[in-house]
Amino acid sequence: MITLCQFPAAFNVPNPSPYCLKVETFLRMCGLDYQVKTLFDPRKAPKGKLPFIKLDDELIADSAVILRTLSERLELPLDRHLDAAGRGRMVAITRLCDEHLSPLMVYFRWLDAEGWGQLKPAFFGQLPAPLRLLVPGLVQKKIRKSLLAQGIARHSAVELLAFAREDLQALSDLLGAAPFFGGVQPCSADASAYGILANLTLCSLDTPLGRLAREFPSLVAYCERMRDKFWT
Ligand SMILES: N[C@@H](CCC(=O)N[C@@H](CS)C(=O)NCC(=O)O)C(=O)O
Repeated sequence: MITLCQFPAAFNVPNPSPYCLKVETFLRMCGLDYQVKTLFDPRKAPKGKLPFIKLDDELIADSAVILRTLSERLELPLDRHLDAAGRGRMVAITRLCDEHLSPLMVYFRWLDAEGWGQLKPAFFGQLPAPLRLLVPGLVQKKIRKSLLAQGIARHSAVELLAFAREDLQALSDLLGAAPFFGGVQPCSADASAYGILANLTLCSLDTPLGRLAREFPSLVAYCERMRDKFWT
């Protein structure tokens, strides 16, 4: 049995973390049995981040490592229809989603004033008074530090939205008229793409990045297609 340890659902999406949503979507795409353990604090996770899974008493952390490990150990057929160019495309789409578009989403939720104004009361509003005053600022400070180190938080919001537009246009062009990033059939990259795109187009948070993503009708339709196929 696979146990997926992740944050709880929020903001009209099954998971507000693109990485948690990626892994759970992958498990569903592969038809694997799993149970969910909800965690709020990632500090005790093996790599200090969520998600991680428990597979036969072994803890496996990081969405990319989880997908690779499950694919290899369980000999999953999800990507078997891809040729070498298709596998290259899958890696490029996955990296764009996981390593660029998702950090941009973090910026527009946690550091940009419009997203923070909605996220702060939703995530921290239930804490008792002294913690409610202290914790949000501490968590935001940690995220600012990590996005400064990564580089994203050194740009203006206008510059970041220009990067995001390029990412979204690239995804829209790569999808083309196909139903999935894997073509007629989905592939592992669809788990990453859905993890972040659902968190932009289907999420109830109203942010500049979410509004930008909704300007791409094919990506909105893609998210609805993925939701209907794997989440209903
Ligand atoms: N590379 C990781 C990234 C996971 C990640 O960044 N998770 C965030 C939530 S979206 C987290 O747990 N952050 C907690 C922290 O950094 O303290 C993966 O693909 O799983």
